[in-house]
Amino acid sequence: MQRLPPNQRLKTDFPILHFGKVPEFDKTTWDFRVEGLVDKPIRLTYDEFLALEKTVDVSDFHCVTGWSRFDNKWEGVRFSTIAKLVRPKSSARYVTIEADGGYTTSMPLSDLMEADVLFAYNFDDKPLEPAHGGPLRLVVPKKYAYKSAKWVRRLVFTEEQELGYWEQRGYSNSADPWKEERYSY
Ligand SMILES: Nc1nc2c(c(=O)[nH]1)N[C@H]1C(S)=C(S)[C@@H](COP(=O)(O)O)O[C@H]1N2
Ligand SMILES: [Mo]
Repeated sequence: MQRLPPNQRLKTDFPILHFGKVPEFDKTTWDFRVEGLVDKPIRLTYDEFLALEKTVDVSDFHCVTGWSRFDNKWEGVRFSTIAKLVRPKSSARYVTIEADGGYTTSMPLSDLMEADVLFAYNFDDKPLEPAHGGPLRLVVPKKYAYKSAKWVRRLVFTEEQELGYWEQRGYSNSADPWKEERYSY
């Protein structure tokens, strides 16, 4: 099976792509909140987040602008581990992910429950660089990378899907690189 999705080019460096500035990280004020349709909303400090059960996952990364990068080694906490803590209500079907600086994206809860979806704080055995989303980014290998929000601070479980930053601007909401779902029209 072809490993590179249709019309992608392989990169060996790691481009940096985002709008706005890289946010300042202050460990004393940083928090991670999970709210909305959950039985047990949580607010974790940075140290509390690092104490959660962790995992390593090596995956490929596909940007909708046409580059892909193979074998990225991420370490962090699976989305499913967070879900277990907060206990989504049966009405929760989507999750909006909010980042420092105003970036948002959203996905069906079922897509986020996949074993390769994690909130990463290490990359290649080193702390994730701020430019690549440190201290914490979402990684969703099976979607174009605009679903992999950098600088994540808050999750909101919802019944209806709220469109994210790029999804409101014409990019595909499903964002499957293998089906080449780049645009919403
Ligand atoms: N907060 C935030 N996250 C973001 C973006 C952004 O603009 N802001 N851009 C997305 C896009 S389009 C891509 S391709 C990847 C790029 O990640 P990288 O800079 O680590 O390569 O981040 C995604 N996450
Ligand atoms: Mo991208």
